[in-house]
Amino acid sequence: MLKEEEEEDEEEHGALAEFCHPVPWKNIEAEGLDCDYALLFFKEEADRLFKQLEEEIVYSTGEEAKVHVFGKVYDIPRKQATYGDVGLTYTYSRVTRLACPWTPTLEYIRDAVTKTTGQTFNFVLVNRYKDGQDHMGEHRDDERELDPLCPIASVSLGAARDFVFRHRDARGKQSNRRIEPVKLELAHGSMLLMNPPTNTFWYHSLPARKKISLPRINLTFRRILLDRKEETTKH
Ligand SMILES: O=C(O)CCC(=O)C(=O)O
Repeated sequence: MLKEEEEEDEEEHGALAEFCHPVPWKNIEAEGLDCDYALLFFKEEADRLFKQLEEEIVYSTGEEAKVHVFGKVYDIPRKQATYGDVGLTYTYSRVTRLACPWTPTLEYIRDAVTKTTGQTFNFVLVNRYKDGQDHMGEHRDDERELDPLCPIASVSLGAARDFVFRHRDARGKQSNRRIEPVKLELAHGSMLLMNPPTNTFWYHSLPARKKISLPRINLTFRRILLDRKEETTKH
């Protein structure tokens, strides 16, 4: 093989091919919803990343593991952790969480997402669901501190789980619009890109699925606006 060919081969099958995803992108669209879905990691690599995260991630306890709903305080029905660039904080459900420094595995996955999407991220919210009883209620990721132009990249490892989008006008008894929910299954090693303006118009949830006995880890990579942070800390 010629040297140039070797270099080309190295590019295709070595460093650059490292993050190629085995299935093509699937675009999911509805009124105000724009998502892309792909498998980012083959099973063997996804298994390895899951194991490494199990060793590396330290989940929140105490106040940070609670949620406030209509004046009452509940335990979050899953475990959560926040990692990212030094000093970043993220306020979610009225609790401000400080980002722990990136771990090697989170950095590796973040770089894979950046290489695949061309987007950069400075923060990741980690959710661990011990089994199908653990879940996440319907919400939007519409916090003021998030860069509204940056997609949220959601990487799933472990048990496949259903994921449901519901349009904001199709919620509640008073809703007079019939807009069908959008339902997906998030596979082991997959990435779901929620592009703007999805999080303005659609709520999403990860419903409980009692028959699922295996754990799952989800990583949502986000870009927090640094200027906005400075503005909010000044007041
Ligand atoms: O675990 C999931 O797939 C859902 C995560 C999620 O909704 C979030 O982090 O906002």
